[in-house]
Amino acid sequence: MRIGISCYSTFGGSGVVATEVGKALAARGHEVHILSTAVPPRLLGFEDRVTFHEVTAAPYPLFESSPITVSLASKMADVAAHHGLEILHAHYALPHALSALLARMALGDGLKVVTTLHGTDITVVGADPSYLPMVRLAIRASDAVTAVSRFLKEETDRTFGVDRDIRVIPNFVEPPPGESSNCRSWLAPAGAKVLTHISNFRPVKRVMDVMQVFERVRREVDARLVMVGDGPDRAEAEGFARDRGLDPWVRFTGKQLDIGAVLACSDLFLLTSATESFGLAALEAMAYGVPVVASRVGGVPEVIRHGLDGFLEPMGDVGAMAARSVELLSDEPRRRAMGESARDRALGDFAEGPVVDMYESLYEDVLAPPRTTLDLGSSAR
Ligand code: GMT
Repeated sequence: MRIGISCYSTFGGSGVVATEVGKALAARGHEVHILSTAVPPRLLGFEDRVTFHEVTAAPYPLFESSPITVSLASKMADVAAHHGLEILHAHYALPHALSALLARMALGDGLKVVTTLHGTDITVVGADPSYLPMVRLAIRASDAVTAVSRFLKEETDRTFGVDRDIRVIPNFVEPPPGESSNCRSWLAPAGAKVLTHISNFRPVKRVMDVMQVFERVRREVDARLVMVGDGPDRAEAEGFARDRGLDPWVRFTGKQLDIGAVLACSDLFLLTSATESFGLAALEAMAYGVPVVASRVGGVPEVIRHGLDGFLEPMGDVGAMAARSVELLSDEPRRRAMGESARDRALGDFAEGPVVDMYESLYEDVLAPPRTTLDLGSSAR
């Protein structure tokens, strides 16, 4: 198949999933074209059968901001026409799915549009009245729609009331590379416990809860906190660390290409989000054998089994999350056992192969000619 994939090039999970699906499909022999405003972080090396197309929106004095939805649609139409794309797979409804629908209008129905809903395109920004009707159109008019968790599928039905089939295809992880990381030496030289949080530091991640959990944990355990990523709430979190004298024990790394280097040396992962459709960062931690303490929101319970792979506590209950963290960090055999369980869960139930099979078979379904009465009659003979 010849497949176009459009995604954000930021460090967020939707871009990670889109790029990893693309690479996996190319490894299976498909021709993959990735369209984004910059090279996604997971596409830095050369990949056979993967071509990157940069989307640029030309400025013009009349524009208050460049209309990226239109320039993305133009690039999609151009790439689809010149490379004979059969599928355009839009990751995140806004604006990718709408651009893909515009490209399909430009080229005709031979081009099929698959949309994967990732999270806030449904739960936060997509539900805002300024976008909702267009997200509803994207869901209704795509040839196929997937959601990364049952929660997200149900939330889509509830918020958008679109009567259509939405297939749940979860996110996935690959086994970590075998090489060892030297992060312990720079993260926790004195053998302290390492807590890690990775996100885009947007309000939905509640990073101040991470800081408060850590402050409480530090009262009882010799611990360090590694904050990976960047975003609007980073400055407040850094200010908190300074004001509370936590500075020596907290490291803000900024965005990191190689999160495995940090996860390989982590003892516990914290995910305190207000809502989370899946929690890919937590799944990646689990693949490294790191148990997770998280808020019980959205699709998180579909990934983390409370009491087995970590603990789930009510959103905002920093006291309960800190108590669970201390409980685990003070009992190394138990922490290790939970880490093993988390690794088995991640690499067993969220392995790449079966998930990519699901996308591949979805594409085949979408490309299959519609069955007619005549077909049914002849197959019945
Ligand atoms: O929806 C977002 O906030 C962006 C998106 C991203 O690009 O990181 O995150 C969502 O998609 C991820 C990949 O499917 C999921 O693992 C995240 O749970 C989800 N984020 C939220 O629901 C907040």
